Amino acid sequence: MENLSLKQTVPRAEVGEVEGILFTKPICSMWNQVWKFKARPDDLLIATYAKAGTTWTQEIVDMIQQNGDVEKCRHATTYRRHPFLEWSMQEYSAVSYSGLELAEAMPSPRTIKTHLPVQLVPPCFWEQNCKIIYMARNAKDNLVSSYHFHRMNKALPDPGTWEEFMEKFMTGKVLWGSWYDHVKGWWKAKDKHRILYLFYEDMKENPKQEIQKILKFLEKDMKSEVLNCLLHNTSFEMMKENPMANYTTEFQGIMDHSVSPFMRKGVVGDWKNYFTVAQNKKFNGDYKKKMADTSLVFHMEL
Ligand code: PPS
Repeated sequence: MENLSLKQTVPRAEVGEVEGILFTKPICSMWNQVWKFKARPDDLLIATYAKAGTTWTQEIVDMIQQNGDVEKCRHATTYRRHPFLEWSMQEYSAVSYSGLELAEAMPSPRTIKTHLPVQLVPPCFWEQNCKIIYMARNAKDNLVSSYHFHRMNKALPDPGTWEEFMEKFMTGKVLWGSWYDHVKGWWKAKDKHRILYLFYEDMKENPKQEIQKILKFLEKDMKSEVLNCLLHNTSFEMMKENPMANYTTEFQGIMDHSVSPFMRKGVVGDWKNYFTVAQNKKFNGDYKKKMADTSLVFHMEL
């Protein structure tokens, strides 16, 4: 397959809306097809709010599915191994492989990535009773990570200043919509569907324990030495150096890792380096209101 890179300088993505949720224009144009996506019963969906630890979860899942075979996991980039359901760059790249195209061409069993809020997940996933792993990350670190990703990724709109981006995040005027609605929506859905709801902070604190939850959910067993190998290969340090997982192999001209690397810091609590005391106060007040109607609790530090 050809490389997903651009030959010329790319303009920043424009945005549109689907059901009141902000998406890039190419996603909006493809929306009808995304909504009609034909899920298969053995599809596994990895769902996250963008920058919550998707790639990490994907690597862990792939390592499990490949029974810890590192070479097999390195046969292709994350983007190729796990189609990104709603993603499309048709207006940006002469060669565009949308998530839909990659997914449709893929033999079963497929693992598919999405950032969709729960209400926009194509109905077929529910009809087929597909298993879903949802990974959530605390709002402050998620915001910081997203801000840096917008800076380095031209397929996304310009984030503006840190202050401006924080405001957009708080009002939900960001791609894939409100973080608050996203994590709460999926939290509710887990009581009705086959959803394993995980937290980035738990995964950082006790990866072995969290990976065991995934193993159980996927009905897989793993010998202790294979699990240790998985833990090693899915660490931030290893993934940062892995060209099949760190997004340096594709999207050249779109992602500029010299502005901010995709594998940036991989920690809990980096928000403290960005939030001023005043911003933190304002954010906390707003957070309390928006999260008053949920039992969800996040750890902002370890
Ligand atoms: S995307 O573009 O939405 O798919 O991005 P996503 O993969 O969800 O999030 C990227 C952030 O996850 C961090 N990351 C990791 N953290 C810990 N351990 C591992 N192995 C790992 N792999 C990726 C990555 O560094 C981004 O977070 P920040 O805070 O920006 O470093």
